[in-house]
Amino acid sequence: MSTFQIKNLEEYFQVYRKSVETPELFWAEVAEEHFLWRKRWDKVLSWDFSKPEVKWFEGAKLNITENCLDRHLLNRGDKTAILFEPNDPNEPAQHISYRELYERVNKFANVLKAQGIGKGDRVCIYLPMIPELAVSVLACARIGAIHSVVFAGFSSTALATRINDSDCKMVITSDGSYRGGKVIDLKKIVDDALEECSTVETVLVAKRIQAEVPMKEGRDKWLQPLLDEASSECAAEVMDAEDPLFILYTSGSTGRPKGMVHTTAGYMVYTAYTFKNVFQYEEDDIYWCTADIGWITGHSYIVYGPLANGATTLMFEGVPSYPDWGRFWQVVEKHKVTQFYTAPTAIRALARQGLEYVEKYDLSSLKILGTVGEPINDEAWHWYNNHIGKGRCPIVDTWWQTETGGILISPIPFSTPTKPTFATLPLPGIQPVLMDTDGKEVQGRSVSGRLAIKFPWPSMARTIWGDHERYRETYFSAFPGKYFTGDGALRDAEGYYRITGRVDDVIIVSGHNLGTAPIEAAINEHPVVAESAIVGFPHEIKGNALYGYVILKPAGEALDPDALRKEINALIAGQIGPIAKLDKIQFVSGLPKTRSGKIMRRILRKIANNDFENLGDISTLLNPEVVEEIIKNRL
Ligand code: 7RM
Repeated sequence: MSTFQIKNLEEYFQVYRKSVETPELFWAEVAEEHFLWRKRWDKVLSWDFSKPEVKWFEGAKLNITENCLDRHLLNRGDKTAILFEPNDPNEPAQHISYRELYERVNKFANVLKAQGIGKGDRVCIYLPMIPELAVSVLACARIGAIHSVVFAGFSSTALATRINDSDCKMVITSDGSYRGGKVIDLKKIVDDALEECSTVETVLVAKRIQAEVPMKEGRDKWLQPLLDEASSECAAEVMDAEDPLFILYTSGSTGRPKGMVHTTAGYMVYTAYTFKNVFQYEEDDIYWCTADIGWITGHSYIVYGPLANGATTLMFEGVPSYPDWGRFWQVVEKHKVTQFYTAPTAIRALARQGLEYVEKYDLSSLKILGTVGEPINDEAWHWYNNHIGKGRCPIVDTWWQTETGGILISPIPFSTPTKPTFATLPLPGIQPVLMDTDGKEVQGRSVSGRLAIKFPWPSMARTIWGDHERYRETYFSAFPGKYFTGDGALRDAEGYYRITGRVDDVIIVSGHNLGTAPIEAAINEHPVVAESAIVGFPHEIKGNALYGYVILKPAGEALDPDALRKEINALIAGQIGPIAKLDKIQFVSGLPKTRSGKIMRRILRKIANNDFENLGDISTLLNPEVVEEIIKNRL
C-alpha cells in the first residue's frame, strides 16, 4: 500500500485512522516519499491554537518550484505541463511542456531579480488567465518573493486596497484581456489603482491584446524584451519550510479583505497529496479546473497541486458562454479532459441552457467530476451526474476555504460512495467537529452544528498579513483550541458531512433557528423560480422576519405577483413549516454576487433593513448594477 495514493475504501479508513492516531508519522511519510528537500525537517509539527501558532516541517529547506518543475525534467521533460486554451476557440491551444515551463519560469525569475525583487518582497500579479499568470506565480516562488495574485476582474479600488495592504513593490499585468466577447483594458485599471499606491516601483506589462497603452516612464516596462535577454537558468532560492509562499485576499463578511498568508512546505505537501487523491490523477490524464488562478482553487488545483504531481493542467482563458454555452463541453471533447472541476453556480447556469449544447459533444473521456465553492443543490448535482458524467463519473463535492489552502472534506473517487449534496468524509489528517452554540462539541451521528477543525493540517493559513490578532479573533476565538470555519454542517447516520452554508446566514425567527439554504431550496422548487436569497429583518413580534429576493424564469414574468407570492409561501410551509414563510417577497432581475458566485447576503440584509446608505465597497461584485434596482423596488 502506497502512503501517497488511496485506492479503496478500506485503505481510506486505515490511512485516516493512522493520520489521526499518529499525525506526525503520517505526514512525515507522505513528505519523505514524494518531494525534493534541500534539507530534511527537524520537527514535523508544533502547534498552539491559543496563540495561534502552527509550524509544519520546521527546519526543512526546499523550493516549491524544484518540486513542480526541476524534478520532472528527467522523466517528463516533454510532457505537457500547462495546456493553454485561449478565449477564442479559433486561436490554437498551447502545449507548454515541463521543460519549456521550467525555462520560462527561470527567465521570468531572472527578470524579477534584475528589477530588484528579492526574497520576501511582495509582488502583485494582476493578469488574465494566460500562461504568463502561472509563469509569474512560479517565478516569484523561484526567488522567494511573495506573490499576491488579485483576480483580474476586480476594480482599481479593490486592487489598490490589496496592493497597499501588503506594500507590494511590483505589479505584473497585461495590456488587456479577452473575456468572451469583451476586451478589457487591464492596464488602465492598474494605472488608476496606482494613483493610490506609493510602494510600487515597477510595473511589468505582458502583451495579450496588442493594444496601445500608455507606459509611465521609469515605472512601466514591457515584459517580453526583458525575458528575451534573460538566462533560462535561475538557481532556486532555498526557502525555510515556514517562509511565506503567497498572500491571497479573501473578503470577509465584514470589513477589509483579509490577506491570508500561506507558507511553503506544508502547503506544498498538502496540495500535492490532496490533488493526487481527490482527482486520482494518473500519468496520461488531462485535468481541467475551470477556476481562475486569482482564487485559491486556482492556486492549489491549477498550479501547485497538479504541477507537484507532474500532471497536465488545462488553463482556460475564456468563459462558459462564449462563443456559446457549449464551450466547456467543446473543450472537454477537444482535449479529451479526464477530470473536470467547476463550481455549482456554473453548473446551474449551464443546466439552464438546454441539453443541445451538451449533446453535441463527446464527453466519454471524462472520469471524475468535481465541484467547489458553495453547497451544490440536489437538482444541479443530478444534472451534472446524469448529463455530464452520464452516470459513470463520481462527483467529488470538495469542501474547503481560502484559509484552509487545500480540500478538507471530499469523497475519494471510486473509494468513497458519493451521496448527492454531501461532501462526505474528511481527508486524511483532517479532524472535523460540530459545535453547538454553547461551545460544546456535538457528538454522534445524525446531528448538526458549526463546523470546526480540532487539529492542524499542513496547508492551513498561518496568519492574516499584518494583523495576527484579527486572525486569532476570526478563526480561533469562537471555540477556543479549535479552528472555526464559519460554516454550518450536518453529520448523517453514516458519518458523512453535508455543508449547509455560512452560519452567519442563520436567522432566528420566533425563537426558531432557520437556515437560509433549506428555505431557498424550497422556493427554488417552484417551476417559475430561477434563484432566490433570504435574509432576516427586525420584526416586532417574531424578533426577525424573513425577506426573500426571487429571480423568476421568463415564464414567471407574466404571472400575477401576488398569486406567486402565495404559491411560494405554500411551498415553504409544506417543506419546512409555516414558521419559515416569508413576510416579504421581492422579485428581482439578479442577486448581488461575488466574483466567485457567492450571494452577498450582507448587502441584501442591509437593504431589507432599510440601511442602504452605506453598503461598503460594492465594486468587487460581479453585478453591482443590480443593487440599485433592488434598492429602488424594495418592499
Ligand atoms: C474553495 C473556496 C469558502 C466558503 C466555505 C463554504 C463555501 C466551499 C463548498 C462550500 C458547501 C462545498 N474558498 N464552500 N466549498 N460549501 N460545499 N463543497 O471556495 O474561501 O472562496 O470560500 O465557500 O461556505 O466556507 S473560499
